[in-house]
Amino acid sequence: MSAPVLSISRRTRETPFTRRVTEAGVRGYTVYNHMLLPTVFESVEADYHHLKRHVQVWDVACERQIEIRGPDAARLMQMLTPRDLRGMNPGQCYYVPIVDETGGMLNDPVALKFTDEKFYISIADSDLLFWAKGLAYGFRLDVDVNEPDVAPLAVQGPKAEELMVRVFGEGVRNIRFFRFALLSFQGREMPVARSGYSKQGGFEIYVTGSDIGEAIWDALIVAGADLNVRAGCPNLIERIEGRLLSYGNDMTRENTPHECGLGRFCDTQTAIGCVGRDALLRVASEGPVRQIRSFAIAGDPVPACTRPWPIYAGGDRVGQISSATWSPDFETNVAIGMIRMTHWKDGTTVEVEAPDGTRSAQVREASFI
Ligand code: THG
Repeated sequence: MSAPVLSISRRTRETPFTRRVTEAGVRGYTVYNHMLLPTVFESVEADYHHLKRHVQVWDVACERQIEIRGPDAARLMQMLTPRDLRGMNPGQCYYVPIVDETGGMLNDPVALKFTDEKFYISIADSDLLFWAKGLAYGFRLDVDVNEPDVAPLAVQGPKAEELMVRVFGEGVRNIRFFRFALLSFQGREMPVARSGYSKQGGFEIYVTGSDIGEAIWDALIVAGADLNVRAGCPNLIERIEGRLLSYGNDMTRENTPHECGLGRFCDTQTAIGCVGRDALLRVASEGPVRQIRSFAIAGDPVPACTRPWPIYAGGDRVGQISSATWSPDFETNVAIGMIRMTHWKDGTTVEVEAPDGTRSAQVREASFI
């Protein structure tokens, strides 16, 4: 029996880099924001080892940008998130939980501030554009809300800075974590941030204009030949080790930011205007009764986690695993899940009902990295 394939059509949007990704030998895709997102090149394990040692170029164009522009831009931004944005300066990136009127998570994007009147929201996999447009229209805000022709390209791994300097110049070195600068490639300015969906360090180029996508890709691949640069993609193993959350997998609209461990990105008291503020003030006063944790799951490599796996303790259901995989470096299965407060303490032993049988697992308060 052969594995199912993903049928590709116009709705599974290509990116400015898709031709290069194909030429590089991509072996698997997922769909994210209705767009192709590579998941594997050589093998997930080979890609993982390479990411931790060298440098990779990732087509993450599916991290679509919502551009908010106009006199009410800052007001709309604050309506979307319980993180207080008053201290956010131009050139800063903020990881911002986005919540609805019940305090439920709608997305967990990175926001970029250009000026008081211009922001990008670099979204995870949900149609946040429609929520932002609905709020702007419903509240008669003086803003433009659109998806510009901007395609993020990530450069990740321990040699990322060296590679980026060769293509974008020494200015790259001055960019601090979660800051961006406008740097030029072939005379075109675009935001370059020190950020990315790995714990190995690196940058994200917000490639401005699809027409220049292949030229930037090629420049990085040529300049990095002696650095062993390769095409890569967000790596399942590395992101679970680092507990980087995946919207739709590890959290949904059913969860508050506090349950997701994103309480440190909430300033609900002072985030005046956030549509979820009242709801979050109510739940935050009690504190969450379940929360995201990392887990080490015993036994042989687990199968793919395509649906939540129940967690039991003493016969009671106390949570669920939402992402899991074998970690070659930690020589155990690593996982992300949500667990009730009665069992969320570091080191607690629980049972996970994986598709191939019940396994013992240990709760970890910290991530693996
Ligand atoms: N980069 C950009 N856009 C994105 C992602 C990204 N959009 C979709 C998705 N990823 C959004 N989700 C995340 C999740 C985690 C992080 C960023 C985006 C992240 N977290 C760091 C951490 O948890 O260690 C640091 C957060 C902080 O300290 O502020 O980077 O990856 N452009």
